[in-house]
Amino acid sequence: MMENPPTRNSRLLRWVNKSVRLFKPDAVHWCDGSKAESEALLAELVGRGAAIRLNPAKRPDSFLFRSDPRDVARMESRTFVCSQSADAAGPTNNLVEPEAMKARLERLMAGCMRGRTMFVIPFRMGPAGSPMSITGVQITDSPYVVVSMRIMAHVGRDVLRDLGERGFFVPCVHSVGRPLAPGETDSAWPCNPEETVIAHFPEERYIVSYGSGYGGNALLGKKCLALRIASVLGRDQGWLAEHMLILGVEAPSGEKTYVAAAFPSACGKTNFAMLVPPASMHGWKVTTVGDDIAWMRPGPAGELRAINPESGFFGVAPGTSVRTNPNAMAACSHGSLFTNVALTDDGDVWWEGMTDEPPAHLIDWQGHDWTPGCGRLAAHPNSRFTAPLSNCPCLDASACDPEGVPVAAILYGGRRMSDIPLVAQAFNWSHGVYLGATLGSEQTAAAEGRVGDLRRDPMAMLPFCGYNMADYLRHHFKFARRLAEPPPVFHVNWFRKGADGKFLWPGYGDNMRVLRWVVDRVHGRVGARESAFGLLPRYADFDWRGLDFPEGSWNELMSLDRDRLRLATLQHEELFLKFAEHLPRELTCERESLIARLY
Ligand code: O2Y
Ligand code: MN
Repeated sequence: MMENPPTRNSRLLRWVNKSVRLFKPDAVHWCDGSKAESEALLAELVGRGAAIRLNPAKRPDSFLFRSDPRDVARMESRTFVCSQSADAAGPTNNLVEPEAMKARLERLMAGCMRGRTMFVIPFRMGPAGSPMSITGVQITDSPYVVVSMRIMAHVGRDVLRDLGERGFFVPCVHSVGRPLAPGETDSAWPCNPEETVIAHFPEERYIVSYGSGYGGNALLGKKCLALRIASVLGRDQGWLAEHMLILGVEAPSGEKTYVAAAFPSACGKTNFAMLVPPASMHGWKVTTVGDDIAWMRPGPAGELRAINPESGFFGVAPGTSVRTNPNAMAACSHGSLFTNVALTDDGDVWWEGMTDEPPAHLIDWQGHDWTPGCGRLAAHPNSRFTAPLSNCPCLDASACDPEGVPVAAILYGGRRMSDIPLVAQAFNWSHGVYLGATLGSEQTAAAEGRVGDLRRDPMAMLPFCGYNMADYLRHHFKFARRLAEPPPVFHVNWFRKGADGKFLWPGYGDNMRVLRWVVDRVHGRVGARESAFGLLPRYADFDWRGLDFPEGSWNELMSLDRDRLRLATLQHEELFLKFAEHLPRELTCERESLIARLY
């Protein structure tokens, strides 16, 4: 038994005591989320060479971590949804029967925290006082996770106070899976890649992650709780947990329109969430509510309301620059953690794409000397910055509003070199669900799988849905019936290439032109023409101020190839066949209608 635990929540105490008995840590530390606590842990990590304090004159209060090169990303092949039945997990999740997984974990995790401190992190996902917020408690033996969770979630004494004696929380267990023998020196990034398992128990709302210390595998409030477990809670309680950014568009008149957008991983969500409109579109402004996850519910008037459950950004570093995303650069200018980026000679960080010219010398993400042209990347392609939301200069004034923000439009988008136009509006909600359900994206180097392969990623939730994907799609139809009027849905693609292999659309700030059309459609201010794919803008419908974009290029960007779209409907059928009898009938009908429009 622990002495003086800071809670009287009996379920929490029982679970923590059981964890101590099983994991056998040397010490237990209840986190209070204070700056002093984080500073002490960081000082200890620096002291033993597991972190590097960056030059305070360049990057105050910031630290660099280098992971084990075998532990650099989320591992989908090691991620499991341990439902009671195969039907409940569905055909797109890795299923292991819950009791079998628990037996495996008990074996793996017996004594797994020997020689280490077991931290107990009470955290809240979502704004203070919000009926949409959810409490989690993560047990971990990784101080890196403790200091990261303090940025990504709200950690503090108030979480336990608000939890009270009987409040609901999601228990999250995490261990790096490397117990220490007496006197054994720790490695800088302990992990156990051979045995890594990230297990979700949806019926029990319970998460166990073993063997990895990295990102989505270890910061359990993010993908594990806020998407996989939350999607199940959303199904049962009538709300949606989505892999969506949330942004606000402010018109010169001051009118504010919120948009939520789902993109598969590695499609530039953070850049889009923090978009800086071109100067020529004076008066238009974008503000950020969140860059990765949205929890959405019907509001009191039947409107769609959303919160960002996260308190920080865990953004991909490579490609982020003052040119591509000045807001992200400002967000990680201080009080931030960096993982697997390069270290400059003056104690700052660098990654590919940060500047046009690389520094003459760096220490790369693996701790080796690096010079331009040496043939190696200085930063890992999935290297990250972990930065507080509050550092973001374009943070929306209502980002922490407990009631959330009203969402007026939903966007789905993927990375598609061909076939898919820049933007199209769905005919209605049902067609919107179809566009989301059949979403596809071409794979980049940061993901598991072959570069360039088209991966169907329904609603960008394939790796993050905690239950049967087909039932999740069905839930979208049920959910919309609880809204006064479902918002318009759009499909976007910034990545189409021309015959010369070059991107047709400039992207980044110029995506504001697409957002402007979306917002004008929401408010009924602009027209569209009908096509088989959806409602399309005409050239004249766009705000072209400050961009010389010839009508010929527009026609190429917006063109539809009927034969290729017909082929796509076969791929949609292939996807739907996997869902068998769980597939919502509305989607079968939408596919038939699309085929009819194509012939
Ligand atoms: O590789 C990881 O562990 C991080 S994955 C990630 C991080 C932030 C936002 N989105 C993602 C993602 O894979 O969608
Ligand atoms: Mn994501």
